[in-house]
Amino acid sequence: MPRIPALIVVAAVLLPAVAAGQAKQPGAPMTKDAKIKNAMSAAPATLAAKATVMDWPAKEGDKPTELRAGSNGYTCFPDFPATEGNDPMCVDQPWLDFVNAMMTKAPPKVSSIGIGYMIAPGGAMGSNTDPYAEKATPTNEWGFDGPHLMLVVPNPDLVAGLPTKRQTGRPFVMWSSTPYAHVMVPITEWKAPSGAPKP
Ligand SMILES: [Cu+2]
Repeated sequence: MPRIPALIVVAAVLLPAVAAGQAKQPGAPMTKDAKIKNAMSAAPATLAAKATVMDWPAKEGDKPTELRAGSNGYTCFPDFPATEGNDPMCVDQPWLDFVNAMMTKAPPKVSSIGIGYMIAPGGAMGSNTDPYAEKATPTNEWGFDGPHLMLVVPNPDLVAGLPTKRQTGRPFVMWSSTPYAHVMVPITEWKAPSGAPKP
């Protein structure tokens, strides 16, 4: 997951332009077409082609809005505007339920295994301990998450044997001590942008 800052309203003001695989530049907001293209870059083309594409809500408490209807049970979101980096995602229904729970700070109800794709080029900065962190602290394991798959499981005990620290070369559990624990599966060597704080 990218971090989900509590103040999504800030995102509406700072909405940067981003194309698939490019660093965000300050300036005009992404067009609807650019958002759809960016969102689709999160998953393999065959999957993304038939996925529903939703946009992040403009402010906290609002619901995501549909940019394009889909038919295969997957939902893609464009880059989250408030995060530093490029972090679009495509998720199945269990993962979408999990995202919606996070956005409303509700306990997630995971009924079956959920699979999410965040395989777009790039990646984004965030905390490995706090889903709502907006910047680095001495203890929140702030760092870079590159292209990855994500899993949620109904019973968190099932992932108890995995590392809980961020790893670039093997799976780990993100936000392990929160209700939003999920497995991160890196699919490339992660290289943080130069100048980024090290994990
Ligand atoms: Cu993710």
